Amino acid sequence: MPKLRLREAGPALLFMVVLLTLTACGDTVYPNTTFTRFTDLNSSILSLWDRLLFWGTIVFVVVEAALIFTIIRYRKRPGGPEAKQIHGNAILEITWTAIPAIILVLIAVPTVKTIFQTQAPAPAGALKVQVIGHQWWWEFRYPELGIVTANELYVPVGRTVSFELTTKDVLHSFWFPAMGGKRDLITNRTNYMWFTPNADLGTQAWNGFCTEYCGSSHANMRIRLYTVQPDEFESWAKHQASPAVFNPLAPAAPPATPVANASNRRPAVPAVDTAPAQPSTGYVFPIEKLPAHVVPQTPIPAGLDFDDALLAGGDATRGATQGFMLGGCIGCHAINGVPGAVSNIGPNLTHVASRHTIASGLYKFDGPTLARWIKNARHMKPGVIMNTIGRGEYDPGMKMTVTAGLDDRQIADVVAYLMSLK
Ligand code: HEC
Ligand SMILES: [Cu+2]
Repeated sequence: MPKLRLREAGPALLFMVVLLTLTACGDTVYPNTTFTRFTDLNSSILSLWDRLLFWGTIVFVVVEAALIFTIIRYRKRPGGPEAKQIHGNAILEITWTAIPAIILVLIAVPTVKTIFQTQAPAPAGALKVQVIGHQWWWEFRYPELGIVTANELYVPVGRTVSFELTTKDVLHSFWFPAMGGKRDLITNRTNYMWFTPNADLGTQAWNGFCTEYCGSSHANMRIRLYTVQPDEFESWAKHQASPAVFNPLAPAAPPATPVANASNRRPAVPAVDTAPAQPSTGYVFPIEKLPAHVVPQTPIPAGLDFDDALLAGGDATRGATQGFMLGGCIGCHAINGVPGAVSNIGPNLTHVASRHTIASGLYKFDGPTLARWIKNARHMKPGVIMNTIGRGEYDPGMKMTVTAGLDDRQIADVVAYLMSLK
C-alpha cells in the first residue's frame, strides 16, 4: 500500500473542510429553533450556551493545535535520534491542572446563576396558566380569567406567563423551542416554568411539542402558541370566558337568547355551511397570518370516506339536541352553558370553532376534517380515547364495527353545531 503523504492528502482535506463549512451557509430558516432571544428565559439560556461554546472552542483549538503540532514536528523520521526520555514535569502538570480548574469555575458560576434565575418563582403580576397533559392533547386553564381551552395557547407579549404543569396520566414535556427550555409534566407533581415574550415580538404563531415519550400518539401531541398584543389578548380572553355562543340546550332562559352578554348574542339561525356564517365575537389569531410551518399538513388517512355534500345541509340545532347527545359526546367534552357537558376527558369545546387545528395540532380545523374525526377519530390518530362514532365504521381500539353510532347526516349536523361554537 502506498504511503499517504500529507502533501498529497492536503488538497482533499482542504476540500472536505470547505464543504463542511458550506453546509452551514444558505438562507434556510429554522422556525422551530431554540437559539432565539424571544423571551427572558431563552435569553438567559442562550447567554450561558454562548459562554460554554466560547470556552469550549478555545479549549478545542488550543488542544488540537498542540496535538497536531506535536504529531508532525516530533514524528519518527528515518535515521532520526532517539527521543529524550523524561519523567514528570512539575510546572507543566500544575499548569494543565490549574487552567482547566479556572475554566470550570468560569463555566460553573454562570451555570449555577442561570439555574437559580430560571427556577426562581415567577415575578408578581404574571399571567397564570395551568397546563395539563393528557394522552395526547394539552389542556390550558387560565384560572384568574375563567378560561378552559385546549391545544392553542394565547399569551400577551410583554407580560410574564407563569405555567403550572401537571399531567392527568403519564409523563409529558412542554416545549415551545422559540420561547425557552422545556419542562416535564410529572405524575402526582406540579412543575413550574415562566417566561416573558418580548414586548416587541409582534403577533405571531409558534410550534410546540410534547418532548417526553408518552405513548402511541406522542408524536401527534403538538401545541400552537400565539403571541398577541395585550388588547388582542384581552378581547380573546373575554370571549373565551363566555359560555357557548350557540346554545339551544341552555336551561330555561328567554328563548333564542342563550347568552346573557348582549355583545355575544347572535340569532339562533343554525350555521348551515362548513364556512361559519357568523363572524367571531372575540379576537382570534388571523388564519392568513399563520406561517406554513404552523399549519398542519397531515393528510386524512385513506379509507375514511364521508359524503361532504351532506355538510351543506348540516343543522346546528339538530346537531346540538340530537347528534351531540346520541354520539355520547357529552360524556367526554365540556361545553360551557350546556347542562351535563362538564367532562374533561376530551378538550373543552365551548369555543372550538375559534381554533385553527384539532387533535392537538395534528389536523386543520374545517368541516370535512371534523366530520371524519367524529366518524372515526381512532383511524385518524392512533390510540385516542375518543371512540369511533360513525355507524358501520371499524373501531381500531374496540376491534369491532360500530353498530349504533351516528350516520353521515347526523355527523353533518354535529359538524354544523361545532362550527357554530366560535
Ligand atoms: C370517550 C370519550 C370521548 C367521546 C365519547 C367523544 N370524544 Fe371527542 N375527544 C375525546 C378526546 C380524548 C379527544 C382528544 C383527542 C386527541 O387529540 O388526542 C377528543 C377530541 C375531539 C375534538 C377535537 C378537539 C380539539 O380541539 O382538538 C372534537 C371536535 C371532538 N372530540 C368532538 C367530539 C364529538 C362531536 C363527539 C360526539 C359525537 C365526541 N367528540 C365524543 C374524547 C371523546
Ligand atoms: Cu405527551
